[in-house]
Amino acid sequence: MAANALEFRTCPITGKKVYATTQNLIWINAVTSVVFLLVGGLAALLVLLTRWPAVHLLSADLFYRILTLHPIAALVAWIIFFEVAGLYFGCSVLLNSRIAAPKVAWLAYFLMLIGAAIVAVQILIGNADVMFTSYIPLQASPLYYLGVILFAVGALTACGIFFGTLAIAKAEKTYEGSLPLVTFGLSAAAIIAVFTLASGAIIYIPTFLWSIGIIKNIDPAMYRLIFWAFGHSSQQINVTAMVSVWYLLAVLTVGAKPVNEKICRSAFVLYILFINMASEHHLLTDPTLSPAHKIANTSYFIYMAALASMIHALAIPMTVEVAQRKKGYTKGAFEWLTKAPWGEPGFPALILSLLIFGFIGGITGIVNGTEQLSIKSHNTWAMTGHFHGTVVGGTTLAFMGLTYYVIPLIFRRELIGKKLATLQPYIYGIGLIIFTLSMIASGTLGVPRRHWDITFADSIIPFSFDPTAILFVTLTALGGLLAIIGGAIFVGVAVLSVFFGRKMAPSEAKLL
Ligand code: HEM
Ligand SMILES: [Cu+2]
Repeated sequence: MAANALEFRTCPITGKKVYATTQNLIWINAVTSVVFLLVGGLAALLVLLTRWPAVHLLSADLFYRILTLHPIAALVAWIIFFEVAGLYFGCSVLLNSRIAAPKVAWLAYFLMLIGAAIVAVQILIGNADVMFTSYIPLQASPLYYLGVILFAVGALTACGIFFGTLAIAKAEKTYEGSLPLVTFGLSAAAIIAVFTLASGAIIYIPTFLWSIGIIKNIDPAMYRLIFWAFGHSSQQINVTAMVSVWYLLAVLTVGAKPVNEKICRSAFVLYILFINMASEHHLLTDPTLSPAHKIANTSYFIYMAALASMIHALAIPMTVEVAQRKKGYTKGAFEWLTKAPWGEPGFPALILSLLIFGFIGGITGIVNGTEQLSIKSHNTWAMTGHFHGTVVGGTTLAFMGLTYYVIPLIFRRELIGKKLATLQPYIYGIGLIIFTLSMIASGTLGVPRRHWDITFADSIIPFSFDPTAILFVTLTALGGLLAIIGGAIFVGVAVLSVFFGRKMAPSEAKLL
């Protein structure tokens, strides 16, 4: 992998300089992310089949173990390794710049890899049955916390490489004018990441010291506040990175250019200023904050972040419409949409990601994130349905769509299974729509989250849910299975293409 730091090729499609060191770093981070998605997906299958009363696959112990592994592999490792690849793409490829300190970037990669591997192994061998949130006083082995810390230090280092590369690009004048919108959006994501990872350090380092006995007591309420400054803010990195990827997909699929870049940029600034405040919605059912504080936080400030999302949600379809109309698709109100590249994987991935994120993830987030309604939906499957709309339907689907372009563009390999790749966003997206809506419906009918057996078979006091709730749980399982098939197709196409896809000639300019 050792490449000369100044060696580059010029992309025959975009004319951008792709440095060999950047390309290798993007490759390793992206491939690692997909491997973790595979692990997360297998865990999802086991958890789903256990929560479906008709199958009830795992024992209680194994269920909670695998339910701890699932978000670590999917939400943390898949998404963050992919984001690191995305950051390197945004600062180096998009700006025609060499990457800052490539050796340190490799160190960051290994810190993240070793950290994630330690955490996964600790969970699997039963040393960390603490769930993703690891609330005090549940205690995992010291190695578990150490793994999280190593991973976070690695991710923070990767953000440093990103900012360093921005500085190099500016000093060496590798681009003209202001930062491209996608890089600007990724910078917002990286700034939020610094806050997030600092919060992670503030909470995980004392927890690690507590696990080895140096600190005697950690206040559970304090833990929850700071944990969520980390846990919720990482979702804000995901939102910001996803929106940047939406803009990129609009460029790659229809050649769209934002109609009003200033508005889009100010929306990213709104994210930086207001989005972290939403972390407090995790404390709405806790007695620690006053009702006035909760209401002000959740009904005024977080709407500033929602405003930003709504600006992007209008700006992106608008850029697509304008680009399509320029191509001559001007008949009626919707020819621009009907004649869009629906047969190319990136476009349905963009549109489904936008719709699922906005209508399912976003709306339920705003509604359930109010002081008044949180008490009802708290700890039910309505929550789990909400965030599978945001991170799974939104972020993951957008990242999947982008991968189909990164493989030919950056890794110079032709996709294997293009037809399947085109069907994949539809299968995954439709599966997720059924899955998330049914999950939200069952949660609204009272089905709890993180529950091993909702038939309560071994309970002393008998209880059974309304049959409608069980019907929605069954639909959740069926939709989830369809989404898992979609996820498996993605992993299959991506892995096969990266390793066995036909190598493209240096001048070959065909994208898909
Ligand atoms: C597409 C296939 C997927 C299916 C079928 C699926 C299914 C599930 C199920 C059944 C649960 C357990 C809910 C409970 O018992 O309360 C769960 C939890 C969760 N999933 Fe997924 N999932 C999928 C993909 C993902 C992905 C890609 C991510 C992250 C990007 C993710 C993030 C999470 C998180 C954060 C939790 C919460 C775990 C907890 O309660 O601590 N899921 N998922
Ligand atoms: Cu949150």
